[in-house]
Amino acid sequence: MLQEINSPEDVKKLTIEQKKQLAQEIREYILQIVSENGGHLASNLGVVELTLAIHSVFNVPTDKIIWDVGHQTYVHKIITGRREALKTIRKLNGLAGFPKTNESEADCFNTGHSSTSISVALGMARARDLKNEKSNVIAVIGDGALTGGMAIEALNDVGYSKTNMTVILNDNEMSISPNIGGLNMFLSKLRTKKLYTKSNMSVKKIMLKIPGIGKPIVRVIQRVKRSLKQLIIPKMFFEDIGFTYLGPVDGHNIEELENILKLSTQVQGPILIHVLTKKGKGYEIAEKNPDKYHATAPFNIETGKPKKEKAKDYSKVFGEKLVELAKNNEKIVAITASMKDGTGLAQFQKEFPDRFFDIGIAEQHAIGMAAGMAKAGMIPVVPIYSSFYQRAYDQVIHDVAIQKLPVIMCVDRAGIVGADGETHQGTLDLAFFRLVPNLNILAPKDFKELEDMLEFAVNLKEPVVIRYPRGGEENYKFDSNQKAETESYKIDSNQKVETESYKIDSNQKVEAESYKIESNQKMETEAHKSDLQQKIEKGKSELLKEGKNLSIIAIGKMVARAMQIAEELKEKFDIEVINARFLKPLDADLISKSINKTKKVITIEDGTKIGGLASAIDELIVEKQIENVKTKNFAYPDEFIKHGTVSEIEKIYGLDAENIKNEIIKMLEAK
Ligand SMILES: Cc1ncc(C[n+]2csc(CCOP(=O)(O)OP(=O)(O)O)c2C)c(N)n1
Repeated sequence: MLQEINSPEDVKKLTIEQKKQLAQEIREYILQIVSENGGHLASNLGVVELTLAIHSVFNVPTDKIIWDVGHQTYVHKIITGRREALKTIRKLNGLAGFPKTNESEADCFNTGHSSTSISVALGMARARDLKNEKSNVIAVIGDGALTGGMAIEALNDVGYSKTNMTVILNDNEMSISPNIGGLNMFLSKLRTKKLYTKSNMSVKKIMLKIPGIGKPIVRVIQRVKRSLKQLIIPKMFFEDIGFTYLGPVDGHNIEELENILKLSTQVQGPILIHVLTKKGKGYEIAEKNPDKYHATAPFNIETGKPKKEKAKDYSKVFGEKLVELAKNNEKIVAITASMKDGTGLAQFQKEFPDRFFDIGIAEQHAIGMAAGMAKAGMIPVVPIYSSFYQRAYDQVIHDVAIQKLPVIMCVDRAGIVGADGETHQGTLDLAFFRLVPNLNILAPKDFKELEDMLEFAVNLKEPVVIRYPRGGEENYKFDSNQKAETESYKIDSNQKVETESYKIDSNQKVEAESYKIESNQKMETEAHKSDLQQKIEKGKSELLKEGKNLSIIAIGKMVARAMQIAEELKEKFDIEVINARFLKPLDADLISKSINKTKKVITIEDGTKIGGLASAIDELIVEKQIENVKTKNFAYPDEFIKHGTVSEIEKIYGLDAENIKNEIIKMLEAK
């Protein structure tokens, strides 16, 4: 039957029995595709009947369906003419994993981040009314997404507005992990209420909202009833803030879903339809582990096992190191905005349940609360994905940075994340954090450096941002004893480098062209007793390889690429490689000395060119009035970057090693 479905009209023609059959086929189809491409599985399996019912009752594109987060739109895509294209989902040039207005007119608004749908729906409904148009506007939002501040702000406005629009609350009791919070407790009371069916619905109550029915009489009766109901029926909360509450309804019963949706079109004012669904419905392995199959890599359908074993990644290294640090420091607390597993905090929660806080999909609140805890003497560590940190920007500025509070903001999934595409790429964080005074902004070149940076951050007592990418280390292996060694710049393993300003010891002087090092003498830095340049010191970069022809300044994962390129070109050119370590405070001394020496500099970062490392170095050259410098910046341009694998995207934007190498050759061979 699925082969016959090319538009919502084809669904509308089917009988309920046929729709049940179609639901089964859709589940199998989605399972097949996600097991091959990876993607969001459990949420999509949970909304098959709901999506069929929505498209049976409403008419897109006239009616507007705004899918919150948008990760659950695979069924919607299948029904709205993208059945075959779904096979390309999340692949380069294929369908996106989220709604995209440029993909289909059935997608009326782009989403990807949580909790936006009710605001957007209200906006569309108000515009419709101002333009005297007729259409239904529906926000479909999960119970997880409902924990986000923006959703609550919108509920507050919608309820009061009396605008005609519908919120469908898709309640599966799960965010990615089990949902949390007071609202969830409230919803769980509603869940236990008798399910809505066509035969038991409270007709009188609904009739109140239907225009033309004897309002005054019913209103008096209702007032009395309301005050009584208030005591016993918790659903009154939604009613009290201005919604007509319908439900709860079985989200896997197409017939009842269609009934309640049709009924909702008769009601005046804002409506909230409470739909109960099961995440992973129909695929037992996902039903049992909905969190694991929320978003998944390609897997074997029979066993549920991933096709490729997951290698160690930065999130895991972060989580393990944090547990280690927390064992010795009771002040360390961890906060997650509903991303415990993704950010590597599962072990922390097990070991320190009292010091672990899942606060819902509420990044603003996460940082605000962290600021409060920091002010009260704790050391909050808050790992949030780069693109979701955008949500908490004012809290970072207003609550943390202005007061210089020691909140450790760990920016996971920084840089290109791949298949999730433009709403999830973490290319802006270096730039937007760099604008904020008082922040220390660091990015590690490998796992070990992330551990060192975390340790540094815990001891610093200042706001710190540490950003690291999705996945694992680059292929390049840093020699742990690696440091710049050249004829003029030798360090033996007993020596310590005084990083402050490369001062000279009177007994023994080694002078590089522009660097001065002290030898045979242990030096202590203010923050740390450091072992050569391996340990992190505030505002100090790491000189990995000395050279004369070109300075490469790289940050984060791109440092490995820089070293690899410098080594591959070593027969031809003598290239200096600096691991910036800090975007802020930038190691202006060492970097400007290097540029002064080579007069040629390239920067490499996995972030946007505007505002990040590229800007920082270009500004430094101007500030220090270093003349006759040739520069080239490898970074992402001023655009939103679509989905594809990380290496495909790096290639498209010229950030792959091959291209950078060729550009360096051109630069250095140019007359
Ligand atoms: C601002 C923001 N933070 C975090 C996420 C990551 N995220 C994607 S889906 C999801 C859970 C959504 O739960 P719910 O709304 O209940 O939908 P379900 O998947 O259960 O259907 C989270 C936390 C996000 N998309 N946006």
